[in-house]
Amino acid sequence: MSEIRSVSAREILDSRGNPAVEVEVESAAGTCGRASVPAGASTGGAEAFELRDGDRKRYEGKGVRKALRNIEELIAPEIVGMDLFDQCGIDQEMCLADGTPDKSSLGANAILGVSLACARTAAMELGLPLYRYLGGSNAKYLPVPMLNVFNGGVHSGAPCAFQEFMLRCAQADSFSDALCRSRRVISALRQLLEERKWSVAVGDEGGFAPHELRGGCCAVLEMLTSAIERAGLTPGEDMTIALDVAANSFFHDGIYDYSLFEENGAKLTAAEQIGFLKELTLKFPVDSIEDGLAEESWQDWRTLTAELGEKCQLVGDDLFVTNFQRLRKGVEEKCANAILLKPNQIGTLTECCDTAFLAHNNNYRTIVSHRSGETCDPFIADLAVALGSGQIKAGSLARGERVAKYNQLLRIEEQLGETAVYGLFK
Ligand code: 2PG
Ligand code: MG
Repeated sequence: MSEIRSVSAREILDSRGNPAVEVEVESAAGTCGRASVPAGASTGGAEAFELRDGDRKRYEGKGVRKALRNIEELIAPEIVGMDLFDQCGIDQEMCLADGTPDKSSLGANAILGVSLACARTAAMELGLPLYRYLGGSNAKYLPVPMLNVFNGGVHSGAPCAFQEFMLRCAQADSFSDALCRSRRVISALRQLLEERKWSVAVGDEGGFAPHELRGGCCAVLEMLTSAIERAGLTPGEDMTIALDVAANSFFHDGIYDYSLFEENGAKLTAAEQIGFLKELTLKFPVDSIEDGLAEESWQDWRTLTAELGEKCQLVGDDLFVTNFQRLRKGVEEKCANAILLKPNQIGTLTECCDTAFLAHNNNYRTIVSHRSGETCDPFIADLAVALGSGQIKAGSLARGERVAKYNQLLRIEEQLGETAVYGLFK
């Protein structure tokens, strides 16, 4: 046993310049670990509650001083003196102290910051790498990186309704090889944009976001396929494409309204949207689609999964929000076949891991994920290895807060040496 001696918190800034919670937890032996909490832009309606100050004079109301106060005045007294290695107990104590189903009393950002910092301090105290502390002696699976090379939707100004276009190199020999090959495609994509004299500025997650784009998501998919070929790779074999449609951001009154983002964009019914997604998997090397439908359209998800689930990974993000109950409903109703895992959607490490176990036990694949507003904390890289999730999405190979996660995985790969396993889902 090792006691928690103190818990402190500060306000730092995330990659959009918005305030974020950073927590330090110190053990009785003097070990001090730190963790910070990211934030989404296209958040699911059922996500745990993110506490912001609402004081318009500071950071447009996005300050997190209330969350800091909750950590130091309400959470710390509950957990100081507890065993640092009792992660489940600590998380449970915080959930009890909060007392609401969505953590709206203390704030999920306050609770998660403490939860993650406890884990990190515990790992340091034992002298173990974080992935080994969390994942145990068999933690050796390096995830397939899903690199978001083109940003649309609410993550950039590019006229494209789909939020993310990701490269997926599951057939590489190793994690580092996957990064290297993906980087070749990113260079080729940049060349293609430069030849057209389009902007090569990047969006929130480091992917290109040219405002000159016309033709919406099909035009992006054509360009990406060409970039894969130009990089000397075979689309669909060496490299596939994963989409995050983030359908919620253009779903209104039962209609998927592409015109909200794209000039002359279509207005599709749910049945037409399902047909469109199917068509994309036939025309392009797309093998993974996240949030292809709106977050409360369970019946349509069921249809989509029945029609496309055999050949395509269908990922629930806003649909499941890392929530055990929502995933269980999805399993029962046969909606999707994979889940995104974002610790801040649910608010404690324990609950995030519980949801991952539920997924794996029901043959749902998992993808550990960043948020569009990130810090340089690479916690999710270790978490992906610890959970053996097999996949991670952390943006493109641009912007320090994105590359930080991939760099941590390179370090883990090096540490594991010959025992590292890549491509769980080859
Ligand atoms: C998503 C995420 C991360 P956000 O929709 O998957 O890419 O975006 O953090 O804005 O919710
Ligand atoms: Mg998403």
